Amino acid sequence: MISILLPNDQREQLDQLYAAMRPDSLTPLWEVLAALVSPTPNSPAIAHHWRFGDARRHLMRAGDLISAEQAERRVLILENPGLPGESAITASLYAGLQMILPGEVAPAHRHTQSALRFVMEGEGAYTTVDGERAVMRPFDLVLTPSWQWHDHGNETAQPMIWLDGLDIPTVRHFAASFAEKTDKPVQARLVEDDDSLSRYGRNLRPLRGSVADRRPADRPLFHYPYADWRRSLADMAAGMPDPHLAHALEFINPADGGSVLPTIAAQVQLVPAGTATRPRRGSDGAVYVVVEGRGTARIDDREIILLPRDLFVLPSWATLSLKAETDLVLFSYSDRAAQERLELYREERL
Ligand code: GTQ
Repeated sequence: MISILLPNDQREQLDQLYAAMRPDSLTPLWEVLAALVSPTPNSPAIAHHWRFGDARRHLMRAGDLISAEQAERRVLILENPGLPGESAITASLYAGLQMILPGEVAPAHRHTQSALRFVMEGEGAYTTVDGERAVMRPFDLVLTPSWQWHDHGNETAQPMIWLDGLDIPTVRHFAASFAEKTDKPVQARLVEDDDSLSRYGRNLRPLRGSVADRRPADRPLFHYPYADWRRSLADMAAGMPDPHLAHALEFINPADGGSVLPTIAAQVQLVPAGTATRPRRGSDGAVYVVVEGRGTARIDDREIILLPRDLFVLPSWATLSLKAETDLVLFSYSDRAAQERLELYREERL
């Protein structure tokens, strides 16, 4: 308990009062007010950095010891050192590295937690979302919106590894977790692979009510291929960079132009070789992946050397500036979407 400074006798009598009220489940606000209603965010998460190669080594060993089917999901959680035992990378977000070996299946389930996958290694494994397969390539973004059935499988000859980003701590905070399994581990393929990319991914949609309009109206798209976003980012990089963001693009939900998931926003960024971004901070906590290039991330007083496929976490209200040795391309996701919906989000450009 944080103690306000008071004369000794007053302190003693107050402490006696606190002890007397404890059995009645009452506790004084004035002892904790400053910490509860802090002038700026006070994140328990700390900036941290994972080398992909280290995580991959442990993941491969896990692959020797447990199958994807046994584990249901064979995932190593990226746990923030400031949140031990919480299965969280920030106060509101979860991150994990999932591996599916050749021939394996991660059985179908659905849950209220929203998920995204960002492919780190391998090519050609799939996630099936409500009967439609998204065939995944390196650095593709694939979504599993809340309550949609999903299973993962790998019919290729190589391991497939991706980053899972979920809102598990947010859903836990609201005590709103629901989940279901079926006896069929692999969903039936109801349509052509990546069918919704051609139906909803090109500024078109099937006419409402027609048989082809089978995705939910508010969340039609769930696959954002690397080839598409990288091309947009390259085109954008021909222009003037923003001083604080360099070249940055947000993945959007075509139904409303908003974030890809109700709780999670996702973006990509390119910092041109030899340039740096000015410091900036936001009230969102964010998880970053280095897609290509080398450079450094300065987070408050810390400096992190960035190499391809490294991962790092930026806590709420920590100041970030990026310096690129070679063209530096980053993917990131954050809880900005949830904060904007709750009218909490703020940012500051320094
Ligand atoms: O693939 O459905 O990393 O349900 C954690 C929970 C992945 C998944 C995770 C999950 C999943």
